[in-house]
Amino acid sequence: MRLVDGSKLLELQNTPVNIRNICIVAHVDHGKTTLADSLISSNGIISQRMSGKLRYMDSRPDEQERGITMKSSSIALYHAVQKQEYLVNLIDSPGHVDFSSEVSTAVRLCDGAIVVVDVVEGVCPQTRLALKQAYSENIQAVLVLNKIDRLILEMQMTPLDAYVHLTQVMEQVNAVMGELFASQVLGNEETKIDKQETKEKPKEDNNFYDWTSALEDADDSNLYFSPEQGNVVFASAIDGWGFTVHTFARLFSEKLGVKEEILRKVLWGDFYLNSKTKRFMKGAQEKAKKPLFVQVVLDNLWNVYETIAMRNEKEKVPVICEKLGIKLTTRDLRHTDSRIQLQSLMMQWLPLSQTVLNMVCTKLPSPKEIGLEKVEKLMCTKICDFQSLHPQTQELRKDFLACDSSERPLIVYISKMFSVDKSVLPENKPKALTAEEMALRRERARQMREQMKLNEVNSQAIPMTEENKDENAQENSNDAEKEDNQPAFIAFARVFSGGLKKGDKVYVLGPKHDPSRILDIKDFRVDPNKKLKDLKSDEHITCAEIKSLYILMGRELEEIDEAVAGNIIGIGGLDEHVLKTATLSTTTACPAFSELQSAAVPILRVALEPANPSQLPQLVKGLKLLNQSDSCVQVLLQETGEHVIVTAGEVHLERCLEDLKNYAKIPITVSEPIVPFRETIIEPPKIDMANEEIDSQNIDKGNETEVDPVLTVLTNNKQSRIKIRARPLPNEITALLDKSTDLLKAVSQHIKSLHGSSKNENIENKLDNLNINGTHELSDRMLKLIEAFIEELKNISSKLGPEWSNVAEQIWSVGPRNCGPNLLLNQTPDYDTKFLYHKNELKEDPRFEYESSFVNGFQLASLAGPLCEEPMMGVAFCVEEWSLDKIEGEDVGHTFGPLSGQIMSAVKDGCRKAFQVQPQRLMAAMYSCDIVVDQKVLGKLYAALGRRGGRVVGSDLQTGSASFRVQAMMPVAESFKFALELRTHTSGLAAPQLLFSHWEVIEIDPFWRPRTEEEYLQWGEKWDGVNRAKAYMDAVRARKGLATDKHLVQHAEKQRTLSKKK
Ligand SMILES: Nc1nc2c(ncn2[C@@H]2O[C@H](COP(=O)(O)OP(=O)(O)OP(=O)(O)O)[C@@H](O)[C@H]2O)c(=O)[nH]1
Ligand SMILES: [Mg+2]
Repeated sequence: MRLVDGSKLLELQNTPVNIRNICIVAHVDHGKTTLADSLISSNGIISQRMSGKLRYMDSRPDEQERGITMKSSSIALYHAVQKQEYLVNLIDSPGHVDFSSEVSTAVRLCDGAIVVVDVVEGVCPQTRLALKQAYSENIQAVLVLNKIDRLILEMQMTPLDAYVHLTQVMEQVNAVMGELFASQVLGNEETKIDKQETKEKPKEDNNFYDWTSALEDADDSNLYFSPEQGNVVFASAIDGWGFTVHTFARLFSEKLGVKEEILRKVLWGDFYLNSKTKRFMKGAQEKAKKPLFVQVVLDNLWNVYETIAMRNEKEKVPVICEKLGIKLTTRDLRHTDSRIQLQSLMMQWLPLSQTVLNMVCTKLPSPKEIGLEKVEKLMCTKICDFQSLHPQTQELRKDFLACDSSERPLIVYISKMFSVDKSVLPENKPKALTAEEMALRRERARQMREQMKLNEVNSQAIPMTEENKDENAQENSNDAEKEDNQPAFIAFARVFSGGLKKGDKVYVLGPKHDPSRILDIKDFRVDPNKKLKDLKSDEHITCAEIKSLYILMGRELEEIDEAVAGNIIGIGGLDEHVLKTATLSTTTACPAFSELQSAAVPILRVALEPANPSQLPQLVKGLKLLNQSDSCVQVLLQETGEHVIVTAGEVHLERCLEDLKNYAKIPITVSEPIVPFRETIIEPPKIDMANEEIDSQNIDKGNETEVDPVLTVLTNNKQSRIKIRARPLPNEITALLDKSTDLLKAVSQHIKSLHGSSKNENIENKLDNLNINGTHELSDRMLKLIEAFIEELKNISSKLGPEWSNVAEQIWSVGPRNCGPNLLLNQTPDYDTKFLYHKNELKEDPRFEYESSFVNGFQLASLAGPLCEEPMMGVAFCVEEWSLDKIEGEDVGHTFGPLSGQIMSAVKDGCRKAFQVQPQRLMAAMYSCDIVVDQKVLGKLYAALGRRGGRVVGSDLQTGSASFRVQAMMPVAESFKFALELRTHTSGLAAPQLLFSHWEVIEIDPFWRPRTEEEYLQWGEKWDGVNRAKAYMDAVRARKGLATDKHLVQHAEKQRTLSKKK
C-alpha cells in the first residue's frame, strides 16, 4: 500500500530546496533497476518482499522478458531525513550501449546521479560513459558499490581480500573521475592560452615558459568518491541492504567507546586498532594488521552470511538477531529458504533504501543549487559562447539560477517524448463509484431482472427503456474508443524557471531555434494556429496550450493542475508541437538548450515494407510515431521510395520493431540489415597480392594504358574547361575534418549566405550591407574556433611534406553535405576562393557567379562515389584549372541548358572519373567490441571473432576473478547475430557490448584480378576466389539496382546438356 499520497508530493513540489532530481546510471546489468525497486518499496508502492524481483521500473513486457531496461522512466518518491521532508524524483536509466541516448535524456533533467558499480565486474565501458556524461553535464554523483554478496557467496573471498578488492574498485572509479577532470582542465587551459595570445602579446622574453599547469591550481577535492565523506554506499541490492561508513560509525561508536566523528574518519583506509593502547593507528598494511574496516564491518557481514546462507545454521538466527537488536517475525524465522531469512534480517539491520535516500538528500544538490557553469553550458551550443548570445537571452541566466516560480519567465526543457496507452492516462481511468451511484446501479439491475421475468411470462420482445438505451450508447462509445486507441504522447520535462498551469499558452521552441535571429525583427509574431507540420524550414516556433500535467510515477501518471520550477513532470497534449526535444517558454528570447550528447551512433539500418502493400499509410503513420517516441532512431524515406529506419544496434532495432508493431498494428516485412560503406582512394600499392614488389616490367600491361591522373572535363557547350585530380587525404587531416563537423558546417552556411545575397543584389549594395548588417559577420567565438582549426591543420600539414603545405589556404569546400571528410582544393593559378579565410570581399570575376554550382558538383560527387554510390571519405579533389570563355551566342544556352547546370554536372563527372583512375577501396564501419568472458570459453570467443573478420586488440584478466575482458574490433557488416552466437556457444557466459568506433579501409582492391607474373603463378589466370571487398560492393550495388558484372549464366549450352544427361 502506498504510504504517501499524491497531495503530500504536491505540497513538496512547491519547495525546490527539498527536491532532489536524480538518475541511476551504470553499466548494463549492474543492478540499477533492482536498486530502484528497493527505493520504491520504501514508499510502499511495491512490497518489500517483492523488491528486486519485480523490477517495477521495467514496465514494458519486452524489458521484463529480456531482463534489461530499454527506456528511462521516472518516479516521484517521498523521503524524510531528521524530520526534513524531501521529494525525490528518481529516474532509472538503461545500461545497454544501444540505449545510451536514453541516458542522455535522463541526465539532462537531473542535478545528481547515483553511479552503480558491480564490485565483481568493476568499472566497465558504460560506467565510464555514464561518468563522463554526468561530468559533462555538471552533475554531482554518488557511488553505490553493488553486489557485495557475490564477493562472499560466489567468489568466496575472505574479508581481507574483499577489502583489498573494494579499494581497487574505488581506485578504478576515481581514476576515471581524475581523467575526466584533467582533460577538462587542460582543455580549458588551451582555450585560455588562445585568448591571452589574441588579446595581449606576452611581454616576457621568449625564453621564458610558465611550466606551472592549471592542473595544480584547480580544485578537485569535491570530485572524488571517498567512503569517509559518506558519498559511497556498500550494498547488495538484491538482498536489500546497504551502508555507508557513517552507518557503521553510528552503530559501533558506543560499543567501541569512540566518538562517532572520529570513527567516521578512521573506518575506511589504512587504519587499525592497536589492542594494547586502544588507539587507532595508521599503517595497517605495513604492519600486517587487520584494517579497521575489515574488523568492524566486513567480519560482521561475512559472519552473518556464512552462518545463515552458507552453513544454514537456523538455530543461530535468533542469537544474531538479538545481538543486532532486530526482531524477525515468526514467519521469517520459520522460513525454510535461508536466503529469505538472510534478506529479511539484513533489510532490517542495514536498510538499503534508507541509506541511499539519506545520502541522496544530504549529498546531492537541490535544483536551487544549479551552478553558473551548468546554466551557461545549457544555454550555449558548441559554436557560440555565452557572450555572443543576444542580451535579452543573457538576461535569462539569472532566472535559471533563481529556480523560482514567482514572476519569472517560464523555461521548461523537454528531453524526450514517450508514448503511453491512452487507457493509462488518469483522465481515462474508470473512477471509483460513490455510494449513491452504487445504490442506483443496484436498483437498476433489480428493475431489469424484474422486467426480464415479466417478459418471460409474456414472451414479448424487450421494449427499449430509457436506461438500456443509455447503456447501448455507452457500449458504442467504447467501441469508438477502442478504434482510436492511438498512443498518447507525454513530454518528459523539467521546469527550470517559472510555473506552468493547465490551460497556459506557451511558445514551443524547436531545437534549432535561435533567439538572436528573431529578437531584432520588429513586430515579430508567431502564428498561433500553426503546428509543427505547418512550419517552414526556417521557422522553429509554435504556440501551444498546456492540456494536462502529470507527476510521473513509474508505470502510472498522476494528474496535477500546476507545476513549478525545479520539478520533473510529464506534459500531455504536445504531440503536434514537439518532435523529440523542445523548450517551452513564455518568451522567444529563451534559447534552445544545447544538444544532447550521445555515445551511440545510429548505424544499423533496415528497410521496412507492409506485408500488404495497401497498408502503406498505416506504416507511414506508425513510423512517424516511432520517430517521435525514440530519441535515437532515424526514420528516412529514401529516394528509391524505401522506408528505412536507422538504429544504434540489434537490441535497439528489435525494440523499435516491437514499438512499430504497436503503433502501426499491421504485419511488416523487415529487410536484412543494411550496412553503410564509404568509398576512398589510396596511394598506389607497392606490393601485389602475392606479396611481391611491383615494378614496371613485371606488370602485364595488356590492354591497359597508363592513365593520366589529371582529368580534363569540358561543359557540354565547351565554354568552360576544368582540370581535376583526386588524391587520398592523409589520415590525420581526415580525422581533423571529422572532428570539426560542426564548425565546418557553420562556415559553409556562412559562405552560402554570402553567395545567396550576391546573386540578387548588385555588388556595391552588397558591400554596404555586409558592413552594416551584423548577421553576415561571424561571432568572436567562431573566429577563434576557425583560427584554432587553421592552426591545427597547418601543424598537421607541415609534417606531411610539400604537397600538403598550403592545404589550409586551398580549401574551397568540404563535402558531402558541406561538412564531410572530403576536400575540394583550389589549385588554380588564377581563381581566388576563400573558405576558412573568408573576408567580406567580392570578386568581379565572371566565374564567381558559377562558384556555387561548381561546389555543388563536388558535393554531389562526394555524396555518392562510383564504386557503389556510397559516400566518399578521405578524398581530396584538386582543381588545377578552371577557365570560362566569353559567351558567344545567345542560343548556346538553349541547346545545353543553363551554364550553371552544365558546370555542376561537369564537375561531378570530373570528380568521379578522377576518383576512378586512382586505386579505389571500400571502407567498412567497425564496431569496437567489449566482452567479459569466463576463462573457460575464451577459445570459443576467439574462434567466433576470427570467423567474423574481427581482431583482438587487447585482453586482460579481471582482478580477483576468473574472467577476461577482451577488446576487439569487428566489421559492422559481420556483426549480426554475434551476440546470439556468443550466448549459445558460450552458454551465456559472454555478452558483447558493441559500439561504433571508426571507418577502416578494406585492404583488398574490389576490382582485383591477377596481373603480375607472380600473381598468375600463384592464383592462376582466371581467379575465382572470394574477394570480400567485391562481395560487399556487389551486394550494395544489387540492393540499389545498379549494374553488377555478375554473369548469371556463363555457358548456357553446356548447362543444358549437363542437365539433360542427368
Ligand atoms: N548477486 C546479486 N545480484 C544482483 C544484485 N543486484 C542485482 N542483481 C542481479 O543482476 C541482474 C541485473 O539487475 P538489473 O537491476 O536488471 O540491472 P540493471 O542495471 O537495471 O540492468 P539494465 O537496466 O539492463 O542496464 C538481475 O538478475 C539481478 O537479480 C546484487 O546485489 N547481488
Ligand atoms: Mg535496468
